[in-house]
Amino acid sequence: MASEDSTINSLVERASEGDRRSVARLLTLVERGGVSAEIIAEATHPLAGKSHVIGITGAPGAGKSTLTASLARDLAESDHTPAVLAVDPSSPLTGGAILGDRVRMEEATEAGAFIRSMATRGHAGGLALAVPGMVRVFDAFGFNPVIIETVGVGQVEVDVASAADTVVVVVTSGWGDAVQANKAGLLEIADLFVVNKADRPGANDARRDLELMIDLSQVTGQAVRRPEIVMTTATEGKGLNELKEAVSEHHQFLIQEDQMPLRRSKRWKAEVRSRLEYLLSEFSKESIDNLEENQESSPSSVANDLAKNLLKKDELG
Ligand SMILES: Nc1nc2c(ncn2[C@@H]2O[C@H](COP(=O)(O)OP(=O)(O)O)[C@@H](O)[C@H]2O)c(=O)[nH]1
Ligand SMILES: [Mg+2]
Repeated sequence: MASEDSTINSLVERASEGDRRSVARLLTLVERGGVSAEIIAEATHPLAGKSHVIGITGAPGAGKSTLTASLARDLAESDHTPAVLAVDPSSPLTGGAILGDRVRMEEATEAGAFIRSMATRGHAGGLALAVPGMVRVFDAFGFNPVIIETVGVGQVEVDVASAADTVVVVVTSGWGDAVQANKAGLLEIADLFVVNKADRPGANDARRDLELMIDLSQVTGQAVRRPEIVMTTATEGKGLNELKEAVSEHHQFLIQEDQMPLRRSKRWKAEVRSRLEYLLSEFSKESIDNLEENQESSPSSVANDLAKNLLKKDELG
């Protein structure tokens, strides 16, 4: 453990001096989870909290990677040091991408952005633990903003929303049919909407549908701030400036309305909850594996006893 500590300490030190390879190694350790991830969380927590965290989510193929890469490049070229965390099985760095997308990500990297992909599976404790931990690493070492790109599918989308200050939901024409069931969910997480592929027919209808949905939600008082709608053609860079402005305006809104502390505290609590749920599920697994198989007691009485035992524990692990 001591050597693990000192390795991490020196990585943290070098990362603070701007060494990107050390940042990359820290990210890998956090992604893997376990003890190292915990040590890194301890070390980076006091350093973090300055970066604007932007979540970009939406259906597969909506154009998230194209938008993210262009945005990251643009920011890097205008004196920012953006980082991208692509939580997307089909993102350019994890394969399956067409050449144009890969080139865009490479251009963003050359401009100075730090781009990192992660798989959606295989993290101890799930994405809900790995993503905030990795964002914290970026934040701690001066990357700002931190952009999380993620496929909008149920829980992943919600997890990412809880990790971001500004959530951008990307839709294309026909979105209303595809996500019929989850319109309320989209509205709940979206701070702003992008209608991408504005070069295609139906984009204006998509915008109108969104406006309508937002109008309705405003009547019922669900939304706090009316989410802006930006039209983009990501492949041509059209609407990118408007998107950058809308994101920055939302950030300003959070600061001016003193909403940042609230978002951060929600995020902090969400992470505490994920961690607690992880610990509890590990404990359950272990306890259940160790049960005698005679089935003499009722399941609920056994569960109650196990829970009582857990509450008496003073060591975790
Ligand atoms: N016509 C058109 N195609 C686009 C636009 N934006 C992205 N695409 C294409 O849509 C496909 C999916 O884009 P990608 O960024 O990988 O989507 P993601 O799955 O949401 O990350 C790619 O072939 C892009 O080149 C756009 O504004 N117009
Ligand atoms: Mg993608």
